[in-house]
Formats: sequence, structure tokens, C-alpha cells
Amino acid sequence: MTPLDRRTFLASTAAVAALGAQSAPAGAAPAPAPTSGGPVFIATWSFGKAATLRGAEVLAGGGSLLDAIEKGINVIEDDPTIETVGYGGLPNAEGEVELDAGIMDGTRQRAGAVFNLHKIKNPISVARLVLEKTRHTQLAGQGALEFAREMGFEPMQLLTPHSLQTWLDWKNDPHHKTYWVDKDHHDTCGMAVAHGGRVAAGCSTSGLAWKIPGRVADSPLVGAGYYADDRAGAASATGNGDVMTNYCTSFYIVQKMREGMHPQEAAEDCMRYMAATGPNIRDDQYCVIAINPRGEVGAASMNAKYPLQYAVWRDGAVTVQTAKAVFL
Ligand code: SD4
Repeated sequence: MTPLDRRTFLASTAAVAALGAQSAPAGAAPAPAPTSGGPVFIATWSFGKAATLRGAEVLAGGGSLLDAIEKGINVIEDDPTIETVGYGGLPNAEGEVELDAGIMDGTRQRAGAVFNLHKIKNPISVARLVLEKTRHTQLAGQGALEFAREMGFEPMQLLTPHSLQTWLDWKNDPHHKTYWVDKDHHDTCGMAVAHGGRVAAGCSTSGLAWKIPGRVADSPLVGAGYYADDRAGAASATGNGDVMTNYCTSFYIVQKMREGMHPQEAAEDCMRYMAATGPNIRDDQYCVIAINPRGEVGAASMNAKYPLQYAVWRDGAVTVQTAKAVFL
């Protein structure tokens, strides 16, 4: 679904979602999740369904949790119809597709990430290699591209005819919005898995369409866009990353799970914590997903105006659900 389509969809579903939010007061006890002991995946948006299916396949084939996260997210990065991740992602203000991604192993407590990566369609795989092959955690810009080339990735044009046209339309619109004053659309692929008491998480995005070149937000930052710790759980975030970066959203949620909260409570608590810091926070798009090492999951959106759809894979079946909206 394109972001513009999604907005139309959101407008038509907002009233229904609002009813849901009204009838489910913030802080309601989360429903106990069935725990089969098998792997459980959670991923953002309805496209997350394809990511969880691929992740489950990789795990069943003997892959590791990190393999499952990486390959699952690759499916979204490779899809030219998804305008917010990887190939086909909408570009920055200069018409360059600029990708961010990060991945974290909850067992080793180690992450790898790339920021502002150009011309490589699978930033999550480059991030994985930063984690596995280097002593660093995060590489940015030209250095990240050189590293990717050294690892054998082929630079390519990441604009599709559609994303190029969309950028040209924006560029030629004399009234177009820019990030100096306002903002436009986005949607990130965040994914987490729990299996055998262990967790991993990852996140990949083209960021906000028409962003100022060089902009980095939450998605590739450890603790903001994603976090994983076997002793507590894993989380990922999607939404206005320029703001969420200020809250270390994923780390916050994992810390709350460490303190004993269910993933659902932790996700909602994060939204309420953010909202408590400013009146405008309640009105924008902030969404999170969470999982604990037992495979219990949670998800929340800040409000019903911007609902979060998310996919959960467990026991061989995947469902796409709408997360609880904490505010109307
Ligand atoms: C960003 N957080 O770059 C990302 C975008 C996103 O749903 O997740 N949108 O700000």
C-alpha cells in the first residue's frame, strides 16, 4: 500500500479504531499470549507478514535468529512496490535513495548498523556484516558504501520509474513541503524474534521521503529503532523518528520488560511516557512492537488517527492485527 493510499485507508478506519481505543482504556491488562515454546516473530505493518513468513522459513531451515531477521527484512527491501524500505524507497530531497538499517543479537548484546547508505538495496545485510566482520557497531555514508562494496555488494540504481516520478512530482510542485518546515510520509520495517529464550531484532527504512540529505533518525540507532537483550526482550519502533530518537524508544521498552512488564504493557507505557512530555506528541505517528524471550508479544500506536498494523507469526500461522491505540 503506498503511503498516500495508506492515508486514505487510515482516514476511513480512524473512526473504527477510535471506538476500539475508547472501549479499551489505556493500561488494560494484556491478554495472556499462548506460549508454544516454538519461535515467535513480530513485524511492523501488513507487509511484515511476508517478512515473518520468510524468517520462519529460514529458522526452520537451520538458520540463526539473526539470519531469520536479516532474510525476513530482505523480502521487504527487495519489494519495489514498498515505497519506504530498500529498493523503490522514496528518495531524499535531492532524489537520492538514502537507506538506514540496524540489527541486534540479544545473546551477544551486539548490534551492527548503517546510516545514509546509497545504491545498495539491502542495508540490513550490510548492517549484519558490520556486526559480524568488524569491531565497529555503526558505519555511515560513503564509508558504509565502501564497506558494502568490499563485502561484495553491487551498487545499483534504487529509484524505480514510479519512485522517480513521485519525486519529480514533489520537486515540481511549487507548494511542496520540505523538512525545513513540515514533513511527509514514511513506514519502516521493524522485526523481532524470540526462540529458546533468546531474542533478536532489526529495522530497515528509506526514512522520510524528501528528507534533508544526511538526515539520520531512529531506525538505525541502537536502542531507538530496535533493541534486543536475551535477559529482557526485544523491540522496534516505527513512526516519526525525528521525535522518537529523543526517547530511545526500543531501549525504553526493553528496560520496562526487564522490570517485569508484559510486552503489551511496556509498549503502551512507552507511548504514555512520550505523551507526558508534550501536548503535541499525542497527535503524531509513533508505533512500537515488543516481544519477550518467552514469545509473548505487544504492540501499540500513540493514537487511533495513525493505527499500527503488525504481523505475528507463531505455530506455523501468521496473523495481521491492529495494535492498541493508547490515545484517541
Ligand atoms: C524514520 N522512523 O526515518 C522512520 C520512519 C518510519 O513509519 O518508521 N515510519 O523516521
